[in-house]
Amino acid sequence: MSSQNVSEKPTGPLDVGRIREDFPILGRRVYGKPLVYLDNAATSQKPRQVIEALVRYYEQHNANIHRAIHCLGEEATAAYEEARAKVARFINAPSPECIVFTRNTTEAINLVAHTWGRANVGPQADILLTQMEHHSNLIPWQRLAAEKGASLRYIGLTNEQTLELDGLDELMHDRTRILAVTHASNAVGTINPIGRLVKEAHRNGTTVLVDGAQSAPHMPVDVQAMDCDFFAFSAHKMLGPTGVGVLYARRELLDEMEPFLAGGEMIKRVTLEGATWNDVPWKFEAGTPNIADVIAFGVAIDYLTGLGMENVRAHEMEITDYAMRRLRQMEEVFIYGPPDVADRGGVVSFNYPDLHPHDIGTILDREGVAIRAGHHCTQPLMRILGVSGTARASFYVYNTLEEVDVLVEALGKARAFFSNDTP
Ligand code: 7TS
Repeated sequence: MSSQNVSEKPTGPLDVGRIREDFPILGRRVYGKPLVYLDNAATSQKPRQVIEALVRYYEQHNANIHRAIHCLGEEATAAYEEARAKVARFINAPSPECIVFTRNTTEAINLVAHTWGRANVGPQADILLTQMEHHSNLIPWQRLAAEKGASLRYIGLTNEQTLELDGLDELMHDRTRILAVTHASNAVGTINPIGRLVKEAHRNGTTVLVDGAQSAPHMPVDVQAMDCDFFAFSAHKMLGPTGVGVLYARRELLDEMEPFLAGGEMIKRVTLEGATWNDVPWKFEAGTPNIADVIAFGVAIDYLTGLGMENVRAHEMEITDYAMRRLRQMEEVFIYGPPDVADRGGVVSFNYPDLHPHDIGTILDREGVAIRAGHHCTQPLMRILGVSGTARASFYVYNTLEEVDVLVEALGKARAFFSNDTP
């Protein structure tokens, strides 16, 4: 990235005009309108640097890793392991051995539930979750609880969709084996007080898994300062390719955990009778991994590091604040989540009283504005909110205040369209 030539008014500390030039897809038109991409919580767009890294890998270095005694194999192995080191630095993990590559956040959480969970959760145990979890951090634990006869408990929500921590003492006790909690809600935007939760959990001997799918892309993350035991996130939500997830775990936990999948790569010595396991983290990476995408993810991390995660966070707070102020000016719009942007990520989830979120989404799409509408894979949360779904705009480093204006104007059209429709 170069830092010159501002083509648009920059918002906050990021040179958004310059950043946008790195994203080829932002030059696209949709139904004849410039694309306004506000579905970043689902997946982010990819900068040219990441796309080029994929092409470069396949054109110059493609080989399988950890086995070949030829030049390409050594280059591919070095690049893959360098990406692991970049991920470790990005979240301040104590060492690259604490980083396991998976397919996505979902697989990282499943890995923990299947391995650590099976070994540590018994019939007398409680599994503590929250009512705002994504299905990915809910269903693996429901399955584990059903298999082991363990009990599921939930931290409830306040009227502003923050965690209700008043009764936490009763929910968390010495039989609570794990607390699995999202760092930032994909559905309503709430950022949860992970530091406080971890302290409370560790006092009870409870292990903590943090779902970082919506935090790692958007704010500085320091897993050592957070003191969590597991932290899971996805490359595709942070400028990287699809097909790569990360599980960070404390080294001693990884050492004692059984492998998740079995086969090549994850073994040390195999006989016809049995096998011994490879060292961590390779013990958890059976088979040929997603080499090209992991390497390109390393480039996405370089890109975000170059921007500075403090700056990314400040930019998103500015856009979110502006979007909330503009939406509040519209009559009848109801915005979910905490009112203060300091307590929320770059997600604004809202509803009109008589408009189905899917109808909002469809009309916005015709205006070139991509949002998500629906339950956001948080059906229990939607049930608590008393709605089938919400309309959700989610922001990232390339979004501008002008795009928020386009969103608001398109929403005005949606409302006019449907109010004309009613007799
Ligand atoms: N956890 C949270 C908090 C998420 O937001 C998501 C994806 C996941 C886990 C699962 O990530 P994956 O990469 O394994 O799919 N959230 C969304 C979303 O909000 N819209 O589409 C996917």
